[in-house]
Amino acid sequence: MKGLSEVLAPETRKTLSSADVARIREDFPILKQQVCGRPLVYFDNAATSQKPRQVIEAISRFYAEDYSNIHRAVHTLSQRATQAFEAVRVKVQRFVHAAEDREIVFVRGTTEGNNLVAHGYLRPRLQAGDEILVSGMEHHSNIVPWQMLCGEKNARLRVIPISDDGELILEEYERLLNPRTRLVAVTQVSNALGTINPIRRMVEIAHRQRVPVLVDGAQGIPHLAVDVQALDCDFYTFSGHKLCGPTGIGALYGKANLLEAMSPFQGGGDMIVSVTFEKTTYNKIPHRFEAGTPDIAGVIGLGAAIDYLQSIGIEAINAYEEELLAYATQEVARIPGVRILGTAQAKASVLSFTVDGVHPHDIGTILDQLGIAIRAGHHCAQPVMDRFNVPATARASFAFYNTKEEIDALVQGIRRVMEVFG
Ligand code: C6P
Repeated sequence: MKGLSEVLAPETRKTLSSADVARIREDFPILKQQVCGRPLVYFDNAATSQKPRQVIEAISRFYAEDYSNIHRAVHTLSQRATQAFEAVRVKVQRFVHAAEDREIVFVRGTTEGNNLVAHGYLRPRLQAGDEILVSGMEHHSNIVPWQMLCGEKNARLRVIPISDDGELILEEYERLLNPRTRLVAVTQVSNALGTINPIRRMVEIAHRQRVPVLVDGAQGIPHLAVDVQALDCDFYTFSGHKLCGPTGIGALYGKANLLEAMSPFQGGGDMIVSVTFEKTTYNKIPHRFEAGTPDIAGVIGLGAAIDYLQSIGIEAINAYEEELLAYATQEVARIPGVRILGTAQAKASVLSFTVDGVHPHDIGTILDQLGIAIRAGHHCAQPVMDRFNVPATARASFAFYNTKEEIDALVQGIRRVMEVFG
């Protein structure tokens, strides 16, 4: 069977047709199975996305043919592995439109990227009485590292509030920024509400006061074309596993001058130029931040995932997912007793909801019995739950391999939940 890119050049594809999606689904072996006797409907993509065979095969081929440690040996396998590894750095650079490949640091994922900035950039610069500004819709990984630093340094964590629609209140944001603010850390897309934040504008506002901005791109990069230079953000973090790549690998983008000024987070092999018992000279960026043997095969898989997404086209993915989200929102909103959390103007791929009188975990369990995988809980964003006065939500999150027929199954499933608890 021909690959999608052979059928239609990605740049000419505006959205995905049902024939495109049918072909795409052929690439995902996991989607072919039944769960609880029903065809699997995978709507937990915000937690992690499924992997196409192109990614699975790239990892397996790498282990079978080129596997070796990198940056350490002169032998052929090591050279091949190093070349393949560093080629992915360039791929990531181009994918996020960074100016230079040395601005891309491989990390375990968004969480590690945020922590690296907390320890390498902010810790030496933060003083008592300083402030770090986060938004009310952050994932715990973009709250806790800053909170830990604030505790250590006697600094203050401040929070941009959210409107009832799930949008950040920008007037409050401007009001909260002040000469003591040392960093703004904000998510591009909320994992609990789906809101797409106006990052470009927020960066511009922060930069007027010379405050650097870290963007948590975990939920942004799988759905939106990312251009870190156009956004002008100072740091951007993301996880490969939400992008059809493997777990255990992600990247931190940082502007070269900021990375240059940062201290290493971990010490070990590969992050040094020379070591004596008296003194260590650190390697140049980005290697200074990549101590120890990295997840080499993970990087190879991430590269294959980027190739795969680009062969479809990020714009087409985005347009198609918008159609899915609009359809799901319309159909789910029609069900009496359902409340949708997150009704922002700009949203991506996440439908969070509650059903009157039914705990979200029960919704998740019944849907699972119907073969439908959603996430139920606080989505590692407990402050969002508090803001909307719910303990948890049910969350269906969509990817480009999902279909409207699957959304119909979800709607029937929610109706079934109501029958069971009615
Ligand atoms: N959210 C979800 O189900 P890691 O675990 O490091 O790959 O990603 C953390 C993370 C950071 N920011 C945002 C906005 C996220 O959504 C996530 C991960 C998953 O929503 C798992 S908790």
